[in-house]
Amino acid sequence: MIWNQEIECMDPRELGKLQLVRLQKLVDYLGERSSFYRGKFTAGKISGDAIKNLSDLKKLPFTRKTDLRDSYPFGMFCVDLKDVREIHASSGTTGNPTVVAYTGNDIKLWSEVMARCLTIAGAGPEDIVQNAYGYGLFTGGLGVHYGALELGAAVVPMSSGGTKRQLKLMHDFRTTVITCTPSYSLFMAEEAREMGIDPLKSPIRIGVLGAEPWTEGLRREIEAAWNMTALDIYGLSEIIGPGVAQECPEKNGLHIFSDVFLPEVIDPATGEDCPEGDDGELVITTLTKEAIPLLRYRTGDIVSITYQTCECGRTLPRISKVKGRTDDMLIIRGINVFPSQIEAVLLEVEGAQPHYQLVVERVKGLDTLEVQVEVDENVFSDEIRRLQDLRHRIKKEIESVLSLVVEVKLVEPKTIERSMGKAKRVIDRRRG
Ligand code: DLL
Repeated sequence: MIWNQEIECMDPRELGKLQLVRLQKLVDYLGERSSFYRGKFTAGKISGDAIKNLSDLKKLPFTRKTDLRDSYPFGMFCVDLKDVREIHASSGTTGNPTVVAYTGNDIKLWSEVMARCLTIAGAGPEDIVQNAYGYGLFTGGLGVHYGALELGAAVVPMSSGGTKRQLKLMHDFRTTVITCTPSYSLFMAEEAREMGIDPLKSPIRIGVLGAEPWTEGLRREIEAAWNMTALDIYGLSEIIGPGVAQECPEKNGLHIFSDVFLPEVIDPATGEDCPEGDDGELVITTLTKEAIPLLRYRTGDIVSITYQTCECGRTLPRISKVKGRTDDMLIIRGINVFPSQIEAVLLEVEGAQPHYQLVVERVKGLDTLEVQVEVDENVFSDEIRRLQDLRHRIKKEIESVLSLVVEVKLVEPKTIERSMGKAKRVIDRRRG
């Protein structure tokens, strides 16, 4: 099933025309209504007329998270407060939170793109969707909720946490679709086994998992644990929340809804376009939003993009899974390290579990990286020599991928803190 056949399978040239008209309207709209962008436009002498074709997008300024923070709380709004229906804010640990707001039409857009996502993943009106993304200011809960309503499915608004109750209802309601972070789905499988519930026997057939990076290795673990198809969903609050891009069962990239979220992939250092297929920073322009439309928003997420039609028939471009962030890339002794690279190695080594944490420290001026990883119960109770072999194997594998000397610490099962939302993979003790 395709939720919006006309858009999702549109001839790319037609899509280009639609994007251009929308972009021109957006620039006029911002010129009239946004004091933030008006200032930038005046400086650059920009108006809707200056946008003759899509490549003129490059004339428009980038928007960064700091712009949103600096205009806290309502400085970026383009509509009167009376037209705002919902306001969310990030939990930002430092400084002001990032505020995002929706008009009635923005909520309709959110419902539409989320209904597309759930349909792309294979869900339909006959499904029971257990939504274990956090409800509240985090956009995961409500965004998925609106989409499931639009789809016509039955949504169970569980929110994250309360794992035992989560599992009981899942079993009793015969839930068929689970939506949560990938790390939480794995944790739920563990808990289920402890409660004597066999996750393999659950009627869940689809997981719509996102909000944090995860590798193909983790997908294999999750799919094997639940006997379900685990698909990736991407989004960010500033753009809309969940519902920016969604992976289909081809598992070959995430369809990005470029009729409303115009993507670019750029070299984060120079701002120039990356060639198709090369990794770069994802930049998004929201073409039709009303409350806080954004021009060329620097997501900080590293992806590649392809414009080839997918086997599923959709013509929308596809982004790769998020490979890292421009800002969570660890630089250890000058070497760039993404947590996902280490996760990929760990999941290839038999005996290692997909529960890990990276601890970075500075010892006598030198950065050190310790990879703490849980091992199988049976390995842990094994001979010391076997444990040492395993430790050595993991160390060598990681070192060959990263070209960096690391320490590996094997820890007992269940010692690494589990997360109900986004997993915390890195503890960086070098700062502060
Ligand atoms: O995490 C929205 C969301 C909710 C997406 C539920 C998917 C499912 P924020 O809290 O604003 O919004 O965080 C956005 O999370 O810039 C990425 O760095 C990361 N992220 C989101 N989805 C993925 C994903 C929600 N599928 C930030 N893979 C983004 C990797 C992701 N990272």
